[in-house]
Amino acid sequence: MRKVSLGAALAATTVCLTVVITASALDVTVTDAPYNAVGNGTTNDRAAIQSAIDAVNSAGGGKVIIPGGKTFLTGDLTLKSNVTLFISPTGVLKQSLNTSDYAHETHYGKAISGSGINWDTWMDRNYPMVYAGNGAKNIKVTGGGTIRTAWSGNISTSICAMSVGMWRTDSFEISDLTLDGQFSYNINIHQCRYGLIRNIKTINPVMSEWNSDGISMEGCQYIHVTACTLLTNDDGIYCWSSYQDPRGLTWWNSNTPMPTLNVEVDHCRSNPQGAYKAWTFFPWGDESPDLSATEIRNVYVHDNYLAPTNSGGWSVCSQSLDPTYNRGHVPMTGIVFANNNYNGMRREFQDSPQFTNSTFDFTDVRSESQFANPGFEMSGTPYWTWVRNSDSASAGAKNNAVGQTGGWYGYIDKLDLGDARLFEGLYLTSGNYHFSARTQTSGDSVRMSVRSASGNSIASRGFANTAWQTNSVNFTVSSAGLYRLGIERGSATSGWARIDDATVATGFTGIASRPDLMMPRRATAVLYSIDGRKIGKVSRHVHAGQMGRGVAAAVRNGEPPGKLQMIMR
Ligand SMILES: [Ca+2]
Repeated sequence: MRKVSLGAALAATTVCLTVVITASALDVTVTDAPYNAVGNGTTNDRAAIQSAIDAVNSAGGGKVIIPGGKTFLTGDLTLKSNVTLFISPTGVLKQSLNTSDYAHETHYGKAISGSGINWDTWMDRNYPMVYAGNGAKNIKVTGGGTIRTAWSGNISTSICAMSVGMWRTDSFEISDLTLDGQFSYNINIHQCRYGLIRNIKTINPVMSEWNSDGISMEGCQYIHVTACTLLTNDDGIYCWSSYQDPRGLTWWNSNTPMPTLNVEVDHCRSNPQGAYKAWTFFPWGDESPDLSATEIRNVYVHDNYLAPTNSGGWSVCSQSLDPTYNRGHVPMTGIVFANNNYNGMRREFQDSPQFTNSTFDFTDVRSESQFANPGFEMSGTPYWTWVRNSDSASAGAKNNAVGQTGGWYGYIDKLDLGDARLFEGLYLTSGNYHFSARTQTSGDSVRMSVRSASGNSIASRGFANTAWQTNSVNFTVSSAGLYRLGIERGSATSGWARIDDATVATGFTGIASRPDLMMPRRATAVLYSIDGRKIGKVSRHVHAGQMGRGVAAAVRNGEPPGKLQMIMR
């Protein structure tokens, strides 16, 4: 990875804030006449608060005060230009569980209609609790109080609504708030500019069936996030890009995307409670005909504590899992991570083809060391990367039960139209490896391949079997790093290939010349030829003698003894 000087990166990512809240023309307290909000926690105060917002907006701007010591039950509120929603300390905006208390159409439950979407169908149908959008300017949500989401105890009577959501809002501040009880997203901003998010504390329940994300920024520019404490049940903070996201059906959309530009995040504590991500990039939006409209540029993340509580989580991740399960690859440049505390980071990037001109304060760009989603059973290509030829369906995953394991398998297709690839990036330390998968082709010779992250071929092996069978290729990694294992066109000029049940195992070579090698008890080993053909299996409880017999049998069958490999399983 090319290094850039930190000084240059700092200059490039300095965030310029121009949050300007106009002098208050009108400050109102929502319990005063003529608004008369009740604040008893059971009366719907949405209309009263909204009328106060509307009045302050009409008067040219000012402050709408939610007084302390009271709880105001409400549905979704729409903030307007030049309005500060000031939730006083000990003041609470509490989410209503009654959809009739909402201004916009609101749905109960998780499965809300949406086509072509694999998850989060519920998330963007309902308006956020506090919403601003479509050109609103000069907006603040602040005051030291609480926005409390309500969980009914049952999803069928609960409402997923973000605490604060904005779309195409300029010059805003979200600060000094506690976001309590959220089980969807806390703060989601889409295509917003010139914003400050400061001193936000989230307290989210740990619920196995629900997630809650902290601060989500899609296509945002000139944003400063600082001094936030995010206890979430899913991802903590992320920048992402999107193009024609099928979820954006109500209060936002990405049909005309904006690039992410100049985002600075510092002095935050991002602490996901599950196997999730403290920081994530979602580089989706590669379907955009103009990638400069969806790129992520100049993101400066420094002096944060980024650590999931679960060792299966990521401290920093760049993930491909988009709502249609395609693989995103928008350009990402000028990304700088500096002086963060990752507290025992276990996993970093899944794969990193998209970063240029970027620096990271961890030693290596790591990925998994074993295939994630090896059999494509996560309904498609999560964790896999595809490179397609001119046909937009020339690589991916299918589920049509043609003899593979499980319902799903990966494929490359339309090989007459050029190279297509399907691979997964794995972080491998130096050593000998055995890459194995069930494969099938339409007849032409296709290749299993291992490449470096820069594209150099490490090993490959052609296969042309038209029935599913296990094929494999052995390879040696001389230096730790990211390697891409999968299938590619090879010499095929037409047709297709399929892959399922991919595994990579460590191995050692030259077993026949090392008769002294002892296998651990209860180990299982498989003998392979040097070019990856499976020769035989050595069962559990083996010892050197049994292994020797396996080698002898292989030699009797014509395998040169010096070219055998024993692969530990
Ligand atoms: Ca499968």
